[in-house]
Amino acid sequence: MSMRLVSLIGAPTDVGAGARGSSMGPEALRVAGIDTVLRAHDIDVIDRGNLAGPANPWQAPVDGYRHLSEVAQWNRLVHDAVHAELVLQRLPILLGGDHSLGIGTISAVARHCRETGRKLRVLWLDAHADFNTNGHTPSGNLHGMPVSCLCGYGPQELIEIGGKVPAISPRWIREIGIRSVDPGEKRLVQEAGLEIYDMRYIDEMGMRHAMELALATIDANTHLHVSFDVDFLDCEVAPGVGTTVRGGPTYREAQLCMEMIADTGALASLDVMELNPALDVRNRTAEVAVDLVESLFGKSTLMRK
Ligand code: 4U7
Ligand code: MN
Ligand code: MN
Ligand code: MN
Repeated sequence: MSMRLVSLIGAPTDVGAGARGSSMGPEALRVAGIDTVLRAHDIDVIDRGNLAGPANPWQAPVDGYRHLSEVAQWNRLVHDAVHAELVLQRLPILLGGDHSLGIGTISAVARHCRETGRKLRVLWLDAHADFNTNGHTPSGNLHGMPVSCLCGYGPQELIEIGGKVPAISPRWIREIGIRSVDPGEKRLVQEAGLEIYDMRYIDEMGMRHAMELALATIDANTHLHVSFDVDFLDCEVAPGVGTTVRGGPTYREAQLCMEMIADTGALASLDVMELNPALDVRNRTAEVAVDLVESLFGKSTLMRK
């Protein structure tokens, strides 16, 4: 196998969130050793440093969106940085930052897939569906709307960032670990036909079966993007997030999820989002996130065939 090339891109912002602090996520992931851990797996890692976007003006929502223009500016920066790495045939890891930035990464990935004729699959690991619109959001926070924006439901300045509206089809998305969906959002995900493996499904059928189905349509021509919202994890394991929801995957279930993704060999871009060091305990959540990233890049206990 040729040497894998990875680029780390920091996006230190919380403009899309309702709690301050995910702006410190990139540095906490670096402190937890994300680069060293990847290098130990024979990966060529370049840390591109942090993008520099607008500050958080800490304003109330307008028309159901908080900080729309700042969120759009950050996402344009993220789009350009991620697309540039893909053109260089490097695997970009976006160090978030709040989850609204998934619009920038995934619109860049979708654009790259159009340019190279590859099939796209997006795994959205999250406690939340992130499919609100300004008419449905209870908060106005754009980190609750990236998936709907990518599917073409959202404000012009966010849906057109990758040059095509919609950037992706709902059929390309698999959401895993979901356990908090707002009342209006429930109807939207149903109408869009999102494939969701919620916690009840995982309880009843097991993480293994959920992941087998979620990964079933990946083939040799597939670009697999993983958008990992750290609040996917149970909050006992990962307290350092702004929007905790009880009843998430255990450490071991999350690790199995990552190992099964690694086994596909299709991972081609990654977001690590919503880590909030201001709410963490001695950087424990950052360390857990880095452990899981290591599994995503092929850490396994024994030799695997
Ligand atoms: B995250 C929420 F109301 N649905 O829209 C909203 F529960 O990126 C939470 O998944 C969104 O962390 C959480 O504000 C966004 C809320
Ligand atoms: Mn979430
Ligand atoms: Mn999210
Ligand atoms: Mn969150």
